[in-house]
Amino acid sequence: MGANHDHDPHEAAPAAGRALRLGIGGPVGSGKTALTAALCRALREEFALAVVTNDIYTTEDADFLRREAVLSDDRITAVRTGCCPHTAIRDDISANLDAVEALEARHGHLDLVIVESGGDNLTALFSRGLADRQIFVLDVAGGDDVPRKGGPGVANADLLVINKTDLAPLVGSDVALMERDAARVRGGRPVALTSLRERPDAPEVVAWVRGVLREARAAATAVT
Ligand SMILES: Nc1nc2c(ncn2[C@@H]2O[C@H](COP(=O)(O)OP(=O)(O)O)[C@@H](O)[C@H]2O)c(=O)[nH]1
Ligand SMILES: [Mg+2]
Repeated sequence: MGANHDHDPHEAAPAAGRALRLGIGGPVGSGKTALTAALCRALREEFALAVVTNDIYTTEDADFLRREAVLSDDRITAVRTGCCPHTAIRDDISANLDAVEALEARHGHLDLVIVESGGDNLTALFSRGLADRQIFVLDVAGGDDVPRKGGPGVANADLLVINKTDLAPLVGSDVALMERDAARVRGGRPVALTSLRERPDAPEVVAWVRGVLREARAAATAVT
């Protein structure tokens, strides 16, 4: 995926023998929970999955995913951060790591744990000690100048998703401009344009995650 991890103060434990941890971050309302639901629906037959959600005060995202029955209830854990969401995914990741480990202890082998961040501003990025890979989700309604403004999520996430393309004509956002600006700061890392309203199964993001999982599986096989 070509991400440069050299400057992260945390070292991720080797992924072999444990679930791959995928962080999904981005501003409030951009479509993180909708994307998490899409990934669960698409991949749950092929891979052993679980989800950790982060909210400041509530368990709303986890409740939504349970209501939608994207996975069985015991595969979805809510972490209530009680503080700025980015703290729990970047500075003190212990509550999230505990939640991931509890899911692994309960279910035995898991292939993938998705960790959805609480909605945050553009500065949020997962610690590499928590997430092996991360997706940053923007939406066109947040303004088409957001990719140009950059920030660590836009620039460094392994995959940048620009969601709600269906709304672009309604809010006057130039999607091609967003894509170009994103490409300029991302050094070749991929960008996916999605509309979870028009294509709720998010095929391009599912294909990317499937590729990451196959890579992890191949690496684990090579080690053992
Ligand atoms: N029009 C439109 N609405 C979307 C799209 N994706 C998500 N939404 C809606 O945007 C709202 C916020 O989505 P959610 O996944 O909860 O955002 P989160 O806060 O990032 O987790 C919900 O009402 C979704 O149904 C999309 O592609 N197009
Ligand atoms: Mg959410």
